[in-house]
Amino acid sequence: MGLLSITRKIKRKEKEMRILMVGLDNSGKTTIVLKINGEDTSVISPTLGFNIKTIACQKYTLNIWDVGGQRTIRSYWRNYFEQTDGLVWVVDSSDLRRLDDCKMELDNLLKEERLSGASLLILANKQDIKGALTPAEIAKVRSLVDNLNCKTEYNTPVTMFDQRNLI
Ligand SMILES: Nc1nc2c(ncn2[C@@H]2O[C@H](COP(=O)(O)OP(=O)(O)O)[C@@H](O)[C@H]2O)c(=O)[nH]1
Ligand SMILES: [Mg+2]
Repeated sequence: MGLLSITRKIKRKEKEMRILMVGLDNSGKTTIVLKINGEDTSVISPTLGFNIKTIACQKYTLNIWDVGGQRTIRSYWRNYFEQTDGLVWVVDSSDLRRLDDCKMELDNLLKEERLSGASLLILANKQDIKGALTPAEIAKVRSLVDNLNCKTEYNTPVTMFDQRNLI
């Protein structure tokens, strides 16, 4: 499920698509992309710019843009919006302190005209950490999205260290 569900929905005819991974810094975006690509995740540095990975996923070619999420560089996210097919918003479910910040940033992102046609996956990451919010609690982020009349069809809880849940 997850990414693959998005890809199926997005463009049934087109086989190549652009996926934008965003979310607050430290939510696990780079780890997820590396895991999907079968790469080592034991040492990961904060992403200051962006990484692109082209991944073959069944009959699709996914160009995954993993963009740094630190507060100071969030204003650059807009440079990556063009032609985005799928938006993956990664939440650190254990970061209760920044949940409001997380909601606010997602709220802002979904006001973007250029993302209006993109499908959204909210990924409740770090479920393995004790005290992490459950996917149902993370879904409050989604209700905020629904208030904006944006269409969200996927809200898939994923535990990063269980790769079977990823795709
Ligand atoms: N416990 C736990 N740690 C994770 C998980 N996913 C990522 N991490 C850790 O969270 C930290 C930030 O990950 P990173 O991929 O750099 O986050 P990014 O800033 O969103 O790209 C790293 O130390 C990862 O090992 C997860 O599901 N569970
Ligand atoms: Mg990163």
